Amino acid sequence: MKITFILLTLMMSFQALALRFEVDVAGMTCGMCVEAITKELKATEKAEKISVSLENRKAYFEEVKGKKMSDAEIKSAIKKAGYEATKIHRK
Ligand SMILES: [Cu+2]
Repeated sequence: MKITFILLTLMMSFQALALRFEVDVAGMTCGMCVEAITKELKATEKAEKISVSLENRKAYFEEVKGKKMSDAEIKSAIKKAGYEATKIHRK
């Protein structure tokens, strides 16, 4: 009984931690690039707290609770905007 409770508590605390992504993007040059990438990531309806950095050439976002964002979906969204996701980090 006690172990079940501990497991449940553990599972709940894991769920509370949103999966954070950091994506290296090639080809960005200006603010329009930032907007296009943000828009396409938003359109997946699986990303939230999206922030795209032109300086770092990176897109940061969190996975929407209950949704699963695959590498292929990220690459496709970035490609739709006109850029290339060269590396995807999950944190
Ligand atoms: Cu641009």
